[in-house]
Amino acid sequence: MPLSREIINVQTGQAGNQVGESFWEMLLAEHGLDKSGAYVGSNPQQIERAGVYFTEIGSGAAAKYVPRSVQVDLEAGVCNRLRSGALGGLFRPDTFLNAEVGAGNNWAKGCAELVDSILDVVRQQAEPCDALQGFQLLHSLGGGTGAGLGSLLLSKLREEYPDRMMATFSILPSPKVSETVVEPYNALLSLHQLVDHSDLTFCIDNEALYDIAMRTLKVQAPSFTDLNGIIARVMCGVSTSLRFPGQLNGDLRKLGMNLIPFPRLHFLMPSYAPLYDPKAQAFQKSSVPELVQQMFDRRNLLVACDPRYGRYLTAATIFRGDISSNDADVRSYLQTFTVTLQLMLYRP
Ligand SMILES: Nc1nc2c(ncn2[C@@H]2O[C@H](COP(=O)(O)OP(=O)(O)OP(=O)(O)O)[C@@H](O)[C@H]2O)c(=O)[nH]1
Ligand SMILES: [Mg+2]
Repeated sequence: MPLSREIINVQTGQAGNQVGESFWEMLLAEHGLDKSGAYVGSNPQQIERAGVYFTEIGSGAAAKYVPRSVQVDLEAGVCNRLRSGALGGLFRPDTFLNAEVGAGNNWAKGCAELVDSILDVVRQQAEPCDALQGFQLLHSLGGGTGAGLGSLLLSKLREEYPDRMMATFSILPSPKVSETVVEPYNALLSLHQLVDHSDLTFCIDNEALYDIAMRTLKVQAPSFTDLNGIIARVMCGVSTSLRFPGQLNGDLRKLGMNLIPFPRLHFLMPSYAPLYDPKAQAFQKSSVPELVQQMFDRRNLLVACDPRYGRYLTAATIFRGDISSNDADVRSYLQTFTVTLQLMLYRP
């Protein structure tokens, strides 16, 4: 396997772990791996850069790909569900870290005693890496664990790995999805930390996800599974250039370099196209101009805001699948879709 620059995934809290499960499931499919991490695909390019997110154990036909990931929660339930679910056998058992009681939406609960053991596990994952490019944190900003402990972890990781990239997929709360009154406060406290300790934050807003699921995908009462399915597609989309052979934005640092003009201004809004009701799929035809038009439509944005009131600073568009370009054949094993990452400035 050629040299891949490794990423360590850290997923914290209920949202982090549930979104993580959807993400890993889709990642497996894209790299031609089955649920136990064995390669069952046929295209060598599928597996060429699997080392970015997976550690290869063994070799030849017996090779197994293990996620380079740490699963953290302050309550046992979510981690237990992940362990006993479809992907239970995929993760290294000693990368699950959980306390029993939960943070109960308390941002400051933090749980300092767990932090050291988490950092130990992260170190174990980081040591065998050839050229670690950085970390990605999956968490919600509205709860206690993902937001509070997540922020604490971010600052500790920053201290220990000051020259590695720190990316976060941060889920913003919405009263349409959950109505706990402290969520906006938790989100604000977390954002304050993200400004300093993250290099790239992919903002994912439950409000926008809910609207996409209801209005566009025509799901009657969207569940977390529906929302997480959309998030997984977007996460796989924005990491396409990190995981498959290509020319542009080949690692997190290059992606950041191209998109972030000022270090603190790193809150990116992803959008996704095409989005449609599964029943209408047969009637759907996507051309490049249509996809571009949709990508910049606010209904396709994963953050509930209106771009007409903002100014674009930078945008990156990522096209995948059977889209005419020089290497279309190479990419045709990827599901066809496009994502953009946009950085906007809003006028007060
Ligand atoms: N999209 C999505 N959002 C989720 C999911 N689970 C929880 N959330 C959102 O996350 C916020 C609550 O945070 P949680 O992740 O449940 O909390 P936690 O990090 O486990 O922290 P505590 O339970 O308070 O210790 C709310 O805004 C929920 O709407 C999920 O699976 N998907
Ligand atoms: Mg929880």
